[in-house]
Amino acid sequence: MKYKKIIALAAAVSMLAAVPAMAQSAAQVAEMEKRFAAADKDGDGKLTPQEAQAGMPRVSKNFSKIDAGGKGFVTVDDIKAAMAKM
Ligand SMILES: [Ca+2]
Repeated sequence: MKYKKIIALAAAVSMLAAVPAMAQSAAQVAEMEKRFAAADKDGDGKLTPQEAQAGMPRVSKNFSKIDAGGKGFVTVDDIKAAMAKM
């Protein structure tokens, strides 16, 4: 019986160990989307440099890198792509 318990525990631990990388990035994306929505004052789904500066300073700092196409604004997808590269 004791042996079975140890196996169950080991399985639980290995599952926990496998999850963090994915869970963390999902949490990071969720957090980023929340901050994006708060920073996007006019709610058009785009952050202008001004909106980024006020609400997402790290995006503002890397604006030209995140706005890879030089559109003059960044979207959630732009930031997701930038996060994936970090
Ligand atoms: Ca906006």
